[in-house]
Amino acid sequence: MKTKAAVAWKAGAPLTIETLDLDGPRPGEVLVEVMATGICHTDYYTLSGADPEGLFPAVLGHEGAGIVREVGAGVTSLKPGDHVIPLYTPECRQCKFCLSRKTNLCQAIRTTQGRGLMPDGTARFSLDGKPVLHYMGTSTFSNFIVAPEIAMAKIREDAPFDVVCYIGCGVTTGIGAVIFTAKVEAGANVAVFGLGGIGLNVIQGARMVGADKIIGIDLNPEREAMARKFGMTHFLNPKDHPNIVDAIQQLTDGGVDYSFECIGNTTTMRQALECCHKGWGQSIIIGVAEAGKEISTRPFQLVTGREWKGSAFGGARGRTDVPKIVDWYMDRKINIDDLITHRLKLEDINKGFDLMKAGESIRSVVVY
Ligand code: NAD
Ligand code: DAO
Ligand code: ZN
Repeated sequence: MKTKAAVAWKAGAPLTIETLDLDGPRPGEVLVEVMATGICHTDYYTLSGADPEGLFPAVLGHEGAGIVREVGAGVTSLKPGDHVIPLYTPECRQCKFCLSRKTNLCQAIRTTQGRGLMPDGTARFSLDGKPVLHYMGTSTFSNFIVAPEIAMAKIREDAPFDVVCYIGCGVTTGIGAVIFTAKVEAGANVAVFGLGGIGLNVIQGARMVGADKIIGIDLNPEREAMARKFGMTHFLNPKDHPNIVDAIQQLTDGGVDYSFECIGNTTTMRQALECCHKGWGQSIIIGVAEAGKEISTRPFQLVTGREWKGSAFGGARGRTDVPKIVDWYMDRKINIDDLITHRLKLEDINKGFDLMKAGESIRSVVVY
């Protein structure tokens, strides 16, 4: 069949809209009509060329929602008509990683996914007979995609695609880091570095679990109002507080119980660790730093009880946890509507990247 898709031909070049050939689902795979997709910072990271694992030409996009249209042989958990969110972190429930119960990083299809291919080692997209690669196993900048059954979360049918697509990455990454990775408890003090599409979801996760002080840190003063709406209690702009660690420790009688780095900057990663309370404070790295960057601190920071952790996709097990997060949205326990600042057609997708770079959008969503 044919599908309309935005193709990334090379690093740094705008996406172009193409009509691609798409092969149907093979055993264990499903064909999905993508109804909406968010544009995330990570798509830009790959498009910019900063991602060492970035491959071209490829169909980017990893924050989608859609409808199953066809299933391949052996597919048992999905049928045509099911509503789904594609998962860049699959959940096979059989590999060593899934069975460990210690991580959400299912490795069942990791090798081929990292090479831009389906599990049988081939691409389903092509143009003029030449393969076009998949991205993160999802490629939601295409109107139709083929992906493995284990990389689809089945969701309720009354959830709006142009909102819940954001649960495919940003919402789950932020809220999940609070709930699944850090397991923040009621009454804890929290610092959130970076108040973008991820950090604002960390803030609403912290409010949801009953955190006490929720301190937001951002260079952009325009992020303050939105962050307060989502539960931030104190705002610090590093331009006004050159010693940000000291400012946070003063606000919290010695440091926060949990901090979250949602920027991808190794300097703020160090600050996020060092603003944690002596003896027990935990710092969670969510931001993805540029290739080749390294983090540092004085080891005594760890000796004296601070902990450094990381979180991918919020520690969520996609097929199990994503449908629950959709329920939280439908039950009005979380707010996604106000984070979606722009809706665009696929033809205008490059404008979505421009809005992101200018700091004007929280989330732009392409509606097919
Ligand atoms: P974003 O660009 O929307 O937000 C980043 C925010 O940080 C902006 O508000 C910006 O003003 C602020 N900022 C930049 N430099 C700063 C500094 N030095 N001090 C204080 N504030 C600063 O980005 P996002 O979509 O929220 O993504 C944040 C990071 O999370 C990215 O690195 C992204 O790749 C990563 N990410 C990680 C995962 C994961 O699973 N770990 C998933 C998705 C995204
Ligand atoms: O299992 O090695 C692996 C890959 C896990 C991928 C997790 C990606 C999370 C960070 C990238 C941001 C995604 C939008
Ligand atoms: Zn697995």
